[in-house]
Amino acid sequence: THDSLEQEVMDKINNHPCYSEGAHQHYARIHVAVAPACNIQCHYCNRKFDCSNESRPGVTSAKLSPEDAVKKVLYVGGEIQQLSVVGIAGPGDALANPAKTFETFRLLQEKAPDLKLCLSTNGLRLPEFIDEIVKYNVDHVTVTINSVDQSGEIGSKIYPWVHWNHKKVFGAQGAKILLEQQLKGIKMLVERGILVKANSVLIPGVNDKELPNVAKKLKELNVFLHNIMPLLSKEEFGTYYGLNGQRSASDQEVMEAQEACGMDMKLMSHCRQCRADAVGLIGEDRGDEFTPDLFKTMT
Ligand code: CLF
Ligand code: SF4
Repeated sequence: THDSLEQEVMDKINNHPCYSEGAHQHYARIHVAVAPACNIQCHYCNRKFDCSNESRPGVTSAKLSPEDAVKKVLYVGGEIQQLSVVGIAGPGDALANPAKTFETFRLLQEKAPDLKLCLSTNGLRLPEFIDEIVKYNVDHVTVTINSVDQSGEIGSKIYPWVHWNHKKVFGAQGAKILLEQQLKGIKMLVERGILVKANSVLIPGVNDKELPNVAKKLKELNVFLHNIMPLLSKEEFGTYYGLNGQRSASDQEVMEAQEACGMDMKLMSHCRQCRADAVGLIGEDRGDEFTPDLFKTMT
């Protein structure tokens, strides 16, 4: 029934700091940086830093093996009582590193079954891994979707290439493949009862006019939440600077985009663009406290 469905959604979000604004001051998340590789290229990413689709540009997180990641989660869980969610959000793309990502989730399900599992992806390989996502009870997935333009024209300004079927596909053709997989993947996730959040990076002059179309599409697909993140551009971050001198999105531009998208979608407004190894409450970063020597020797 409608009520029990609503209850199910409430149960999923009530202690997830990103999905529920009310939860974000009371519940903490940890990101484990087990996923270094990526399978697409965003113009605003230079690979030396964490994935800018779910993290703060210009930050480099130390990679962890699945085993060490689980040790870290168990250690942090002992120190931070409010820990409720473990997310894999890079430093590359969670699903471009399927063996590491799913081994981490498998171990976590076994050793820390009370923690919610969360993953963030560009969506290229979502349909392929839907069964795995369901199998490990990952009930929160974020897909970064910056355009729904079917022609691939806008996408080609954001993604120079995607890696598909063992080769690089460039320009509009690559962007079309990415969009197709994202939409297919989101549909599959929603059908399986997984709560989907979408991130969109606001790139002034490139997809600002497109974002309301993205929001409409997300609504149609029953995506739960839309998070509009400003592009933070700096030459030293490699964030789209080289191509056309792309600048950061201003607060004003973010507000305008939020207004335009908010007609269709419930928006997230408390995102703080976390690092791929973030620990603690959103906005607080205790990552540096938990150095490997604290947890690596755990058995
Ligand atoms: Fe992490 Fe993302 Fe899961 Fe949250 S973050 S994988 S949904 S547990 Fe949250 Fe951080 Fe914003 Fe992401 S504040 S960057 S939205
Ligand atoms: Fe970089 Fe993330 Fe884009 Fe991959 S998906 S190129 S890691 S910003």
